[in-house]
Amino acid sequence: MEKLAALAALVSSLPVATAATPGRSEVVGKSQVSAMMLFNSSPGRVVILDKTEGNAAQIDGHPAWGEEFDTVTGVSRLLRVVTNTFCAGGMSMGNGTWGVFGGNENVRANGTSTEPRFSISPPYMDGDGGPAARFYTPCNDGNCDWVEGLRMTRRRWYATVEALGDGTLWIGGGIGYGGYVSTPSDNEASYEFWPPRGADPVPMGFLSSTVPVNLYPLTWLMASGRLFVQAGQEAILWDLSSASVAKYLPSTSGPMKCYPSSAGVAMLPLIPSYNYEQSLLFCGGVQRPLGEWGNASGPYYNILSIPASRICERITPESENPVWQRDDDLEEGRSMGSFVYLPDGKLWFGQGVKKGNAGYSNQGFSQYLGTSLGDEPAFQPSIYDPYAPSGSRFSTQGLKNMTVPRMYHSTAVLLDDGSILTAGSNPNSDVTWSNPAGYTNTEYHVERFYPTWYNQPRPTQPNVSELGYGGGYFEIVLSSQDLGGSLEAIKSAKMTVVRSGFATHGVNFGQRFLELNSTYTVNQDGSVGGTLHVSNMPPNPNIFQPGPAMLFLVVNGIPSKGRHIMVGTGQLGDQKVLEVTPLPESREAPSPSSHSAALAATTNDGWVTFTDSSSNPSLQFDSGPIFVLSVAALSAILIL
Ligand SMILES: *[C@@H]1O[C@H](CO)[C@@H](O)[C@H](O)[C@H]1NC(C)=O
Ligand SMILES: *[C@@H]1O[C@H](CO)[C@@H](O)[C@H](O)[C@H]1NC(C)=O
Ligand SMILES: *[C@@H]1O[C@H](CO)[C@@H](O)[C@H](O)[C@H]1NC(C)=O
Ligand SMILES: *[C@@H]1O[C@H](CO)[C@@H](O)[C@H](O)[C@H]1NC(C)=O
Ligand SMILES: *[C@@H]1O[C@H](CO)[C@@H](O)[C@H](O)[C@H]1NC(C)=O
Ligand SMILES: *[C@@H]1O[C@H](CO)[C@@H](O)[C@H](O)[C@H]1NC(C)=O
Ligand SMILES: [Cu+2]
Repeated sequence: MEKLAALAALVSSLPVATAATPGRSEVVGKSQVSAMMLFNSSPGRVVILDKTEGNAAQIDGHPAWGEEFDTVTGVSRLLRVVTNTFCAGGMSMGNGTWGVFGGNENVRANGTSTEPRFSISPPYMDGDGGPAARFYTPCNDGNCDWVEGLRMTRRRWYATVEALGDGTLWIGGGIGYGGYVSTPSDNEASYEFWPPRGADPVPMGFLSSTVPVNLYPLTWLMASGRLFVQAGQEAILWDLSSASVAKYLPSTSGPMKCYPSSAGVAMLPLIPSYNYEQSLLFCGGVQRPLGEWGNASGPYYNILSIPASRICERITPESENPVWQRDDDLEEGRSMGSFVYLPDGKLWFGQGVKKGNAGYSNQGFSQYLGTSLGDEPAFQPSIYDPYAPSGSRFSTQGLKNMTVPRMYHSTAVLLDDGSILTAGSNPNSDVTWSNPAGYTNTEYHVERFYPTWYNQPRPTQPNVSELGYGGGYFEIVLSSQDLGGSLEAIKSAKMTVVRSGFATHGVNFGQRFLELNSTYTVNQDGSVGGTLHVSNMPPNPNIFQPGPAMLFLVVNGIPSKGRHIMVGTGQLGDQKVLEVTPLPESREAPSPSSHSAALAATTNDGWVTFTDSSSNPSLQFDSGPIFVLSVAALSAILIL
């Protein structure tokens, strides 16, 4: 019988750019619109969205509020966003398109309604963003732009969007017409889907009982296909097929987590040794009873003097007895802190304020801060290691302060090279330069944080373009250089997949990190090097949804440059899920058999290895795995 052994190759020795200052950040340029929303769209590029406001940059004869920013050159291309994207929600879909939903109605200066209302009027000429559905499909030719014109069934300002296991989207919550918080009379206690489904919108009572701290409800798809939803101090598992609460989880006595309290949040790493168990982390926010937050006009008290909480809590929603567990405290109290995954599975934590919280109001609490409801920007970044012993999970070692204040409406996202792009900040109803406290003015500076390992030699970037759910495995050849000259390093080698998410309001919606299951075979001829046998995604699209992601090879905690890949079929709809082919057992000591040594050979260019399938009897690719392996230029296909 003929077997095709497709061999994944490592390609591109392109050096990653050198940072002047690993462990530090650098201001690398300016965006043309303020980055209220931000996502990593394609290699070297991010998309930035602002609300409709008086940015100097003009498109079609009016101010722009969208751009594609090239992170290599710092050059940006203005995008044609038509409707008002103020506090919209967004997510990538299983077919690679990004959807951005909801926002505010048409406005003129200072965010006031147009006259007549809902008219396309100067100076901004913006369309009604409340029910808007907009789509952006990344491209390489610099020609892609937003596609508008479709609508949801409801107006949703501050809605959450989460991807489902079939690559379609869930869009939940929000309010119709804006304001500091939701109120009983302006609250959208329902959800709908994109593409739309017949029963939309579906009522969700949980979003009524959690008024007023329920905007951008904190929602994650769980492995079972149910949604974890957190608002107020409550949490549930929601069953989508019966449209009802599947389980009431315990309430937390900790700080409020949703906007405007705005805790930093993340789903913890999904790793094979924990069977991809899904735990959630919530850090900071403000401790204040539900009834005391305020109304649409603003808080009932002067929030500016109130320190944000240092409390972190974790919950594992689908464990047998889910409880809120106290985690290590933050170094500094924080509202609007952002967790951003690094390629090694640690999380960078930065942004936000030490006093007050998100939102802005015209109540005039401070003559210095303008409308900001947050004060004392936090500059100190830290790294959270989810698997470090309790008490030592946050570290600031080797990290210098960031330089640009990131207050309300700021964002941060992981880039392909492992650095973090931070942008935005604008706690004002329109572009503002007049606040005496300059750190509350509109911010355009783009700053990049470089992890401490940034300048170290990196493993080679993997040349893999797709991952499926289950099925066969692929092989990555590790050179001596990839292993830093040490055979021991192969034990630490892993491949990781990151959905960098849709960043807005301190939350990277949709952000997930997964370590692929792998084993290794050390070169059997005694040379430093080996092969990593890497499984596809676990056979359940609810663990890590289909759509665009980045793939990294990590050796000794140092990542390669990331490769943009597609997880799943690249289409909306049921994903192809295959039985998992077991991995070969890891092999360390050189085998006495000279036969297998002869067949583990590396070609001159170092990227292709022939693997002897007789020493790996389970290696087979003829069961129709759906991943496409990037075979090296030499077309290394071994017919056995
Ligand atoms: C993905 O699906 C959405 C929703 O149906 C659609 O608007 C978009 O054009 C699709 N993208 C691609 C690349 O086919
Ligand atoms: C917008 O608000 C600022 C500050 O309150 C004010 O100076 C300005 O006149 C307002 N602009 C318009 C067009 O209302
Ligand atoms: C909000 O509450 C304040 C203080 O109680 C009150 O003065 C104001 O009228 C309320 N605003 C709205 C829109 O209900
Ligand atoms: C770093 O920023 C924090 C605020 O987040 C501040 O308290 C601290 O003094 C700063 N450190 C330095 C060295 O400037
Ligand atoms: C990882 O692969 C090994 C070897 O095939 C297998 O025993 C183990 O169950 C896998 N782990 C998971 C979480 O699938
Ligand atoms: C990467 O994979 C693609 C697709 O299989 C292939 O065409 C290309 O030659 C590979 N690149 C290198 C440098 O091996
Ligand atoms: Cu907002």
